[in-house]
Amino acid sequence: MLTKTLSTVTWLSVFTLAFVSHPVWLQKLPKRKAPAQAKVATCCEEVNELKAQVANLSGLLSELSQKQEKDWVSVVMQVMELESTSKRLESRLTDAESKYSEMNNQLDIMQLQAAQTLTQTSADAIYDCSSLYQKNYHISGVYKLPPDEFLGSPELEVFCDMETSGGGWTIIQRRRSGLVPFYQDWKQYKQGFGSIRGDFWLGNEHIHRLTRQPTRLRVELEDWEGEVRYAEYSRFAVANEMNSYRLSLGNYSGDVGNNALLYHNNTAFSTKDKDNDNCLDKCAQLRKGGYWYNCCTDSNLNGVYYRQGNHKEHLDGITWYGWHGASYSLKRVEMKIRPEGFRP
Ligand SMILES: *[C@@H]1O[C@H](CO)[C@@H](O)[C@H](O)[C@H]1NC(C)=O
Ligand SMILES: *[C@@H]1O[C@H](CO)[C@@H](O)[C@H](O)[C@H]1NC(C)=O
Ligand SMILES: *[C@@H]1O[C@H](CO)[C@@H](O)[C@H](O)[C@H]1NC(C)=O
Ligand SMILES: [Ca+2]
Repeated sequence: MLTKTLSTVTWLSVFTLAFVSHPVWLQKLPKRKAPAQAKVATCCEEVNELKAQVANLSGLLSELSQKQEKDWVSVVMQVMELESTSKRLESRLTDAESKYSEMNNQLDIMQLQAAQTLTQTSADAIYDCSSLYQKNYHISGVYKLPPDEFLGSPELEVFCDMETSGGGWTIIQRRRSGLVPFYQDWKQYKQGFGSIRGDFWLGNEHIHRLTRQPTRLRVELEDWEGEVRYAEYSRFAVANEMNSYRLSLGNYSGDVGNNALLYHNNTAFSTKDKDNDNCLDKCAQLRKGGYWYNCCTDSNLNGVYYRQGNHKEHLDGITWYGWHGASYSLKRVEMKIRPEGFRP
């Protein structure tokens, strides 16, 4: 009983702290134009109110931990009550976040209409975020790439990182909220899934197309202590579907200290319904993702999203061996690409 309650208190404080100190969607807002701001304000009032309530919870918690020794039984009752309150808050937050992301999508469409008016008067085409960057779009966010009749490629919504290490990055994968399951089949991985503002896989077909010119890959990783590392690879390419979206990688650089993608170099892509790995096992089923499984992993960036408190005991999590090992599931991952020759 005592241990359980203590761990509940710990869990609650961690949740509260994480929320109070990292309201990502509050801080990361790009600046928008006037008509948009009214909507954003509505959203943020709601989020701010939730934030105040969580801060309040955190105050209650510290009071409680002082009272602990005096009145144990009543503390246990109160902690249980707090726990259910905090669960309710968490689900309201998820709601608020998705409402907010909808609003943002509408804003993005306005932004894009402006962008595309410009595009029409311009001679050279837009292939990816690096071409947008060259056209002076330096704000990170969602953009729409126009269809390319010559290449037969459809219109594509992408998220551009215009800040990191010179910008111009097209994000091909993101794990951050854990709201999108990544244990998907071949077709889903082929066409892409998830939400462009949240967790998503851009799609092997799109990634293949974007890596036909010499391309650089950047992988950013964050652990549950908030430490951030990266790995970069020159000559990142994903083959076509006939070649099972085989991965190729050039030289590694970065500060994560371990080249955990190299083991996956020159291997085909596997999903739960298509076993292309180099193993008797079915790696995609063991590691619960779609990836360039070898036998099986030195990294598993499309694995299962495990939350804080539950992130250290599974082999199918979002792992990067050599940083935190085979059973530590990371808090945030982004994979992004830009042409090798890009100069900001
Ligand atoms: C904080 O908690 C107190 C006591 O439970 C309550 O009276 C107050 O309304 C709460 N404030 C907020 C912002 O929820
Ligand atoms: C990788 O590094 C080696 C040695 O520095 C260099 O010769 C080679 O051209 C590099 N390969 C790529 C693909 O950049
Ligand atoms: C990855 O595999 C390809 C194909 O076998 C090879 O040419 C390349 O040198 C490998 N990359 C590294 C970094 O070893
Ligand atoms: Ca196999």
